[in-house]
Amino acid sequence: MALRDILRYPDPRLRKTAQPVLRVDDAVRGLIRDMAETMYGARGIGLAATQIDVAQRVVVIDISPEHKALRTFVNPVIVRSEGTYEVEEGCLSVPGIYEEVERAQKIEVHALDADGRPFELVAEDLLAVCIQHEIDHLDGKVFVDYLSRLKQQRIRKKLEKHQRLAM
Ligand code: GNR
Ligand code: NI
Repeated sequence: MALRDILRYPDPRLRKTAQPVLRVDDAVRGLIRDMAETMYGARGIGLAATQIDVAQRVVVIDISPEHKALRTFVNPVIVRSEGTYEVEEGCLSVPGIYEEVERAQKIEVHALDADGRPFELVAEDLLAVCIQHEIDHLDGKVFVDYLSRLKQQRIRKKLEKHQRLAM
């Protein structure tokens, strides 16, 4: 297992569209293990492969406080959405920034698990938000894209400054 580096906004590699996984093999399972380790190590509740510079449609999520409910979504697709729900979102690729974003409150998602078996899940509230946030990453989107231009500009400046200071 290995910890991977997480890309930081506004890294242009976060804008890539991830490609569907053709076969869930041991290489994909290795990726899933690394992603889980990286997510837990960074204290996140989700991670998309895009964030570690792998352009494949793989997501891991664990919203449980005890790190005991890891969910894997390979090639996830939202087939139904309803309602609206707003929660203050954060992102491991946008450290230190928390902003409210409007999402669907309830979604139905179809995906493959780590064994390549298809499953369907109806998710609500935080889990639903997290799935939407991660699928956005696979499509090259980051939650700050939903904020005003002014806020986006401030966030970019702040993170670029931090990046310079860290070098
Ligand atoms: O750790 C995370 N917390 C979070 C909180 C509210 C809404 C979405 C998230 S996902 C985020 C981890 C992350 O960056 N996933 O891409
Ligand atoms: Ni994120």
